[in-house]
Amino acid sequence: MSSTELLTIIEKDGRAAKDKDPNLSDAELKRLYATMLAARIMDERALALQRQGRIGFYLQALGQEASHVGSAAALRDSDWFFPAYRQPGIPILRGVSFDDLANEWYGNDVDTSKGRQMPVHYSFRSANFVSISSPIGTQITQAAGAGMAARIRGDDTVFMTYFGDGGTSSNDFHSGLNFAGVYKAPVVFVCENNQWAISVPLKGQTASETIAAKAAAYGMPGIRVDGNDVLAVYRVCKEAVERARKGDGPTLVETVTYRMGSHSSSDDAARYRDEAEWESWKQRDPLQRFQRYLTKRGLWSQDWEDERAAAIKEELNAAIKRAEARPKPPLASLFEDVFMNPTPQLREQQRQLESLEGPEADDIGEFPL
Ligand SMILES: Cc1ncc(C[n+]2csc(CCOP(=O)(O)OP(=O)(O)O)c2C)c(N)n1
Ligand SMILES: [Mg+2]
Repeated sequence: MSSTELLTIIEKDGRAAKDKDPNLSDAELKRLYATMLAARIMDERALALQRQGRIGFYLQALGQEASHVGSAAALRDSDWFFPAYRQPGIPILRGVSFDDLANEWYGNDVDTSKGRQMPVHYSFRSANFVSISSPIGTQITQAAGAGMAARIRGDDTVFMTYFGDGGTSSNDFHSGLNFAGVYKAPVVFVCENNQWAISVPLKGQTASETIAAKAAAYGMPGIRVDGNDVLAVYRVCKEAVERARKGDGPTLVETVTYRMGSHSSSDDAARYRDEAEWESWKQRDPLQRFQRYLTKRGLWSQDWEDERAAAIKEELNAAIKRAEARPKPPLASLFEDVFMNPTPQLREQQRQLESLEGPEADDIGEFPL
């Protein structure tokens, strides 16, 4: 493994490369596959909700399921995530319900972010899943700081942070990796290199031969792995997590994958992307790749998949129905959580808002600020 070679484990015929299989139990393998399947089904359904005008915005992770589910599975439940916005399988893997996920899309009264975040910018305390930020790269320095704090406290928690190829051009990438390298912070930096940052291709992002190669400048290992091979991602991340837990410092892992969908529901990749490139990545679909391995081990059948998919859809549709039926957060909640003692101006604004009634009160845009 190195910063320029690409580690793969699952071969074309579904066999694992000699001596590289991480030898996960049958139950764990099926759990990983079921999580990837759930993430894919949820993504497809949520984009449809956006197209129907029922939620405002969505970001798909289509094609990147192995990259984030494989890496996340290498952590203990007590470890922490500082995610980007394209890892929906992580909360699912950590047992977050479809209700909690759908409540966030709708920003309803039981949304953990109280309707103040963009859809898909989750925050789940129960899963040690830190609030997703829209500004690219900010989670990288947050993870480095959390890792440094854990080391000072002397606990053995490991922190995993995610960002895209575009994220490596942010100031936070340099600051985060530099601090983590110097202070040997227990952090695994996972760069999901999906070849695009909205409409900017990788070659417009960096002149480095690889992203993993950048690790050398920060004094940490940089490893490049096939991001559509869940076992390869798991193996590399497991080693990085163990190194971090032992006090040997951070690792930069580059998962080489592809954004199969558009950047977001507001984008149309067909305007700037070559169909042939998309086709060639379609052949490398991470779920199909894993299916071939599971089939060889007698763990996958079409019937099992159909049964799982039907159960996921039923559970998800019921959660969406419940989320959609819930009210918005109360207007008064706009004034909570920032000041312990709100300023007189804020109190006055709240009084004015509360004096409005009916549809006028629902339309914040009309409020005379
Ligand atoms: C600081 C900052 N600059 C620009 C943006 C607008 N923006 C949102 S996503 C994105 C591209 C990110 O690409 P990448 O890091 O490769 O992640 P991907 O979307 O491919 O997963 C940009 C430029 C932003 N959110 N924050
Ligand atoms: Mg990208």
